[in-house]
Amino acid sequence: MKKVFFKTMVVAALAGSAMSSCVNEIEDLYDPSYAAKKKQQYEAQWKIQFGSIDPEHNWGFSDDASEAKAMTRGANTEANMWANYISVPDSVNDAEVAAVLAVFNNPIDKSASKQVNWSDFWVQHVYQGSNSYVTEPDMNGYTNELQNVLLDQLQAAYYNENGELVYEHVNNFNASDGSTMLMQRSGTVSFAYMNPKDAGNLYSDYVIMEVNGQYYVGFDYSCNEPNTTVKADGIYNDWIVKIIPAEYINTKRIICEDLGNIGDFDFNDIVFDAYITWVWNGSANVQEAVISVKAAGGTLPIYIGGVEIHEAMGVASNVMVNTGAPNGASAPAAIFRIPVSSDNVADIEVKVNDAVVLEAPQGDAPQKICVPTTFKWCTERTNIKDAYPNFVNWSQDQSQATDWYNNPEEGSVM
Ligand SMILES: [Ca+2]
Ligand SMILES: [Ca+2]
Ligand SMILES: [Ca+2]
Repeated sequence: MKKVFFKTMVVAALAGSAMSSCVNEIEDLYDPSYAAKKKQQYEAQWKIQFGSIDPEHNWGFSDDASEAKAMTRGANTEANMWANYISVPDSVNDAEVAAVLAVFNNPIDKSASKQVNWSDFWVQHVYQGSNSYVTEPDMNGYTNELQNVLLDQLQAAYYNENGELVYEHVNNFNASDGSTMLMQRSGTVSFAYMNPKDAGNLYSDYVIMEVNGQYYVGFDYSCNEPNTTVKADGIYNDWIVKIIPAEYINTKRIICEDLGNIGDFDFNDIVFDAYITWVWNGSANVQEAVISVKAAGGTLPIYIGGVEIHEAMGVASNVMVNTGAPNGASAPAAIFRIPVSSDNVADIEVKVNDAVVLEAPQGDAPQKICVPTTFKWCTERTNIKDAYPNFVNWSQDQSQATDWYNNPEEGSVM
């Protein structure tokens, strides 16, 4: 399994009340009928709050397969095909460059750098800074000016199956306006460029900053060659690229209740998007799901394909993310891939506490519901029937209020 968590992530611990409920959950796990009991309690609560259930209800899941697209690892250079299966980002405009430079033209402390965790993402060129640098004095006290230093050959890194950091070249991507590349099955664990003044060695001195809700990687040029030594100056504007999380067309959003605090029905305990695709693994085409975790409004560990979703977002497994909880965190979505054996997103296993697999049984109380990716999830502890007044009509009869998710109550959704 590919490693998807961060190495250095520090997030505030939780309040005591959440910890104690956590202890109860763990004790319950030793009861072999734990999952069945939890689901019974859940179903009883559902009927109290939402009434009867349409016996044919499929909770938004259908047999429609996702759009399939076979590909390999790394840069996807078939730009003429992108629009068929993925939303292509707008170009970077002048106002955006100005806003980015207002941040990157100042010294940045590396500890302010953000981390993102994406297997599938876009890279866009934003800015190339000064291309001449004055070297450190040599043994005779002479300096000289390095000219035409063009940072190039951007590298992005992921952890392979053995946990090793692997850099790969972002092919067909340059430090020139309009340059855009799609990276797939890759990673944002680290970035680097090849130093043209140091025999093509990789240099990885960068920060990631968030500007107006978007993420940018800026490099600080240096050179370690004895005769052309240039010291980094703490200004990360020597090359700036934008990184954008991939959003595939025909992606489905799945919203879940984790059966921890039964009865709040906020359906934000995990919110994730899923897209199923084919990939070439070197000897055969196999299926993978691209998972994009948007929110984790629960304090129990939840696993998709063996990946703990809070950790994938860079927080501890008992910290709520992106649901507006008072002790919660906010974080960029985490994007990772898992192997799957079905082309139906309903079959993607979501497992709580290593004990309970969330289900959407036909005609019975669902722990997960499938919605369009435009769906805005509920704020923490806001019942879905309060955020979406037509939800109950739909849950009682799926032919009614089929657009229930279109009109949330103001202030009740993220
Ligand atoms: Ca610099
Ligand atoms: Ca909940
Ligand atoms: Ca919640």
